[in-house]
Amino acid sequence: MTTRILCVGDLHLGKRPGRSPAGIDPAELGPAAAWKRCVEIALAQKVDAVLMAGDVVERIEDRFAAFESLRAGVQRLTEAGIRVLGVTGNHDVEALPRLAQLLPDYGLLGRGGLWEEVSLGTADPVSVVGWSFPARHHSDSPLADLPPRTGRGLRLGLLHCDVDQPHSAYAPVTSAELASADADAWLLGHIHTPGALDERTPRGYLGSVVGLDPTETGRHGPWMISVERGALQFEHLPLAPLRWERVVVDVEGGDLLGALDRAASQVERMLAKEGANPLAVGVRVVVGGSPADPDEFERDLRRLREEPFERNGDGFVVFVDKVIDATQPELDVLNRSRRGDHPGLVAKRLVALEEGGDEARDVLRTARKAIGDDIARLAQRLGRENLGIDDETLTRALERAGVEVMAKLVSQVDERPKGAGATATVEATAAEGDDR
Ligand SMILES: [Mn+2]
Repeated sequence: MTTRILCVGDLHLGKRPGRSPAGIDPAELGPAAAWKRCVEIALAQKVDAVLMAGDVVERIEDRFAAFESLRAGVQRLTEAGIRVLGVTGNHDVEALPRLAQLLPDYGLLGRGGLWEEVSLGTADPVSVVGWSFPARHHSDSPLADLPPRTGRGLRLGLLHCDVDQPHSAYAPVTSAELASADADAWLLGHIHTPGALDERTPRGYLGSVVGLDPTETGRHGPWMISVERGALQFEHLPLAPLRWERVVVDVEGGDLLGALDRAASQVERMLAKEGANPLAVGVRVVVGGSPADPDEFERDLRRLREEPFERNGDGFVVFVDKVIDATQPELDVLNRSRRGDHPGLVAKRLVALEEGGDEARDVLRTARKAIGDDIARLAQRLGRENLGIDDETLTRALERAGVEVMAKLVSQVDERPKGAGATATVEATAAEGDDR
């Protein structure tokens, strides 16, 4: 008989999706809905245990919202004879122990930063060893005190930690430590991008169960572990009720609506192939190339802010979260941004600024540092404490400057005689969705 264990990564109950399509209650798309799907698959597949790798709850204040969904899930699982075991992460270091106190069937492992091991009592013997954050920050590797195994059978490690970030305040461990630690698999929480756990490398991040913001793209959901005659198998289930994708399309001399429609089709084809069944898919669309009518394209981009683009797919809604305008007909920012030459590096930052993620924040931070003294002087001359330049204003200024710099660099690159000139030739339709 196969032993099945459902492994749940960062859930962050209490956090709400930033954006959702019209007609769908955001509560249907967030962590609580994702947890419900986990419980249902655990019951349907008659798993032996559900393991949770920490950060079940977003913040201490969210334990009220988290309580009922956790309680209901744990009760249904327990009634079906399914064990629920978990460790705390840095986010729920206070909330989870308090919830566990109210939910005696929630098996909190490794309280106070002391490793704890329990046997699942399955036909194929499996034990789970876990460690919980004793405080919000922990700068040492918990693996240093991992006790050696005592029982027979497989040993699964459950840990919330920061891999290969030596200066991290969130339980730093190295991948070498994990590889040599005394366990047959490591199921990790903390980083929301899922790892690539498999038979050969049975250790890594489970990832967030549902993408918590538009940058958490791709497949998200719990992992199903099967144990048969001492051998482990991993399957990442695409159960997230809300999915995020980033798609690159070329406007192909047409209009914005056509480009978005093609982006939606691309997403639908991909999800069908994967067998994912989200309720909604939020897409960031990077549009490159040259539109038929650039003025109309501009107007359409503005209109999109009031009239969002949505399209019904097979059981789910595709909605455009954001369009990243990489159409600079003369400069071809999008294609350039894929290259390592000087205009390419500027183009890359321009695309990042449009997108507004971590990279954009880096660019803004660098810019503020670079102009900080000048601004302070100017403010002083005007007799003001500061000039209150917000991110939006700075972004627009950087974009204008970036386009100008790029135009200059492009003219230099393109004017260079032969050889070098070849790098400036652009493959017109290289854009179709392969930029990851
Ligand atoms: Mn965490």
